[in-house]
Amino acid sequence: MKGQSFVGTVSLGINNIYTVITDTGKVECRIKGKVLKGEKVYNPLTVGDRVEVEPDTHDAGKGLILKRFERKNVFSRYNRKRNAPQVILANVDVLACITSWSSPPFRPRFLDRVLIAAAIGDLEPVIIVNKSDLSADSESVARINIYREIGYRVLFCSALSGEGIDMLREEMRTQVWGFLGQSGVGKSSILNALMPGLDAETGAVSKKHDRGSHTTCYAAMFSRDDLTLIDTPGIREIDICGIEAMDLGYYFREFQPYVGNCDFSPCLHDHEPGCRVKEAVEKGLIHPDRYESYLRTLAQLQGETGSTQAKG
Ligand SMILES: Nc1nc2c(ncn2[C@@H]2O[C@H](COP(=O)(O)OP(=O)(O)OP(=O)(O)O)[C@@H](O)[C@H]2O)c(=O)[nH]1
Ligand SMILES: [Mg+2]
Ligand SMILES: [Zn+2]
Repeated sequence: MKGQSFVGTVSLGINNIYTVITDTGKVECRIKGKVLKGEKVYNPLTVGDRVEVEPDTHDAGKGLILKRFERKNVFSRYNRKRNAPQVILANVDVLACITSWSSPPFRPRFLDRVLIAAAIGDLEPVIIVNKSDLSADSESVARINIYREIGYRVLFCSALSGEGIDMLREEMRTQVWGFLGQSGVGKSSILNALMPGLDAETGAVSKKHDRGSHTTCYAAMFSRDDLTLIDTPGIREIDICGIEAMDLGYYFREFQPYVGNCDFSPCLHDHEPGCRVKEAVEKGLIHPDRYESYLRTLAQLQGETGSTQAKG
């Protein structure tokens, strides 16, 4: 006899074994038979997914996943090795795009890619600049200000000194947050600062290469009191997927007044004459570096170049 099925949230997935959190505790699950096999994706389930589970009648701690409920939002990137989209997390109220002032250096082009993927996946982004205890170069400060000017929320904190952590905790109450960013920016350190005693593993930033050591290996959901967040492994590169090249301009917030008004339609805002986006760049209404980010991502979508790594 089968037990009564129930609904839960995937909090961890390793080697096709998923931990599902339910009202009554954690259940270790596999996906039942061919369920979810039809989709051409790298991973059929991700942390944050809501699923229906059939309990194992012989073992209360085990079950089978019968279906995945529709996602309200999702963060994905294109996985070139597998030639398919890879879903990194789903169903969060806020996507924290975590960066650091330095060590590793602030990488606006990488952040631009995160923000594009967030917009495609219908996620509400907040930019978090960690390591506020370290000094920042004036270029990074100016670049961060641009994100504010174009309407992104930017929060500052230091997992090390504790500055800004109480404010972050206040912001996060009763919502589910996803933490995303390059390795070494301090995602797991912020998690530890928010949930003292959790002791999630953190790893030093390489002095030689000034980049993180890819310490966190799996995305995982953590809950305590009224905080719930998903910590994820550091991402080295983001290839955008799920949109056509000609729609990319719609994912740059400050392009919005111009994208629909070019002389050519559709316009790639690249080499076309009478392009309102290019005019706005020339007039200083769009920052040239954001436009450069646009052009590089456009080239990636057109298959001309690989992904922009966390460089530049
Ligand atoms: N100075 C300073 N160092 C910090 C701060 N937060 C984290 N670190 C250090 O930065 C390094 C990387 O921190 P992690 O928390 O492991 O970074 P992560 O983003 O989780 O990295 P991955 O798991 O590899 O993606 C560690 O040595 C931390 O001690 C901070 O606010 N200030
Ligand atoms: Mg980590
Ligand atoms: Zn145009």
